[in-house]
Amino acid sequence: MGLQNAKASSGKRTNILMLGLDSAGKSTLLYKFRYKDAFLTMPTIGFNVDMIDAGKGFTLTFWDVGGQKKMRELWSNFLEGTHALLYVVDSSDKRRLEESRREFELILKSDSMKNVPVVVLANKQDLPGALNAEDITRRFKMKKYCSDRNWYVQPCCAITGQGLAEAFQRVATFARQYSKSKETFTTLKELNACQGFLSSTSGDS
Ligand SMILES: Nc1nc2c(ncn2[C@@H]2O[C@H](COP(=O)(O)OP(=O)(O)OP(=O)(O)O)[C@@H](O)[C@H]2O)c(=O)[nH]1
Ligand SMILES: [Mg+2]
Repeated sequence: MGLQNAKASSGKRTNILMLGLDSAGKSTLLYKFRYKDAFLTMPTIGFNVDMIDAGKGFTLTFWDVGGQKKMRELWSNFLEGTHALLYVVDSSDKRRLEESRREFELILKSDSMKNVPVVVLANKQDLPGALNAEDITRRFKMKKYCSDRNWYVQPCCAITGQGLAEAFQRVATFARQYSKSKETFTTLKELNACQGFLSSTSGDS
């Protein structure tokens, strides 16, 4: 990215990647937030992409990728260029919690996801026996795996919409901060390269 571009975009357009096991509620919560309506969803084969205007020229692009086992093999293709990860968990599905945690750990370990901020959504809080945000924080070892990045665990219910506005607000803020810090880094790198070039060419004549 050139200096001009870095300045012009300055966190205005960010990519939010939504991942989580199949049936966690990714598509339901995206539609609920977007259209204020609970839609009947089908399992996502491939991905949905939706742009949300966050005002003042800020745009969030949501990548909602299917979570079925065969879809997870494709997740690695979506990681690059992500400014924040929205990881959705079915808090009532204790049987698959460990499977979800393992997938989460794999994503975070990827080079492309280094320092990328994370919001974990402890979804389906309306269901009996759902684990709360503290339980999910502990079970997902958030403090261990997210020590090098911004992170937050938000309880929510995609059907009623409870907790969604907070989650989207938080993920937007994280993404913007991350995007800006990355641009500053790129600019500094370019300035360094420039200085290196100038000092290598100076004194030649
Ligand atoms: N009770 C309850 N059901 C929910 C909630 N969120 C989603 N669901 C239901 O869970 C099922 C799966 O939701 P989806 O949004 O399709 O799940 P997904 O994560 O997009 O699944 P894939 O596309 O297969 O990755 C649907 O029947 C939803 O109605 C919730 O907060 N509470
Ligand atoms: Mg889906």
